[in-house]
Amino acid sequence: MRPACNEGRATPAPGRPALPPTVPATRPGRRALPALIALLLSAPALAPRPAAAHAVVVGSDPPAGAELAAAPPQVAIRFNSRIDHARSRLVLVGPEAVQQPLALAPERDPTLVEAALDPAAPLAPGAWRLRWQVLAVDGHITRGDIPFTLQPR
Ligand SMILES: [Cu+2]
Repeated sequence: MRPACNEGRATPAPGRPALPPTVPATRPGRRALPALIALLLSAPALAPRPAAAHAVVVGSDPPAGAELAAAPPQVAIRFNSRIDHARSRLVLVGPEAVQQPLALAPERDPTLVEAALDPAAPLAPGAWRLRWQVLAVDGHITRGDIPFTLQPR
């Protein structure tokens, strides 16, 4: 299942008509059915989008749910499509819900978002989340959390 695609759209797609503001709540009668089918066939905006549209996580380091004995030197997330690195971000959310923005590493792969962790600021044991937000090539922003746990030393 793909995540909602209409969230955080940066710019409207050119040439696509807006969807009707309302959908009739009542069931269409027999007479209305051909007209409804004709409407659906004539509305390309309702057609499914290509699978390689907005960004979906296909892998991460650390993996979701990982239990680590020590903080990783860096974090990375692989997506299914190319990412606009300049308009994407990573944040570490700590056990006390403190948010620590990460500086993204220079792009070396258009589908990979990476950041080094500061070895001088070790992470406390507990539950952490790698919070990501990325802009994909289709203009859609997606976001999510990758949870991981640092075991007590
Ligand atoms: Cu999309």
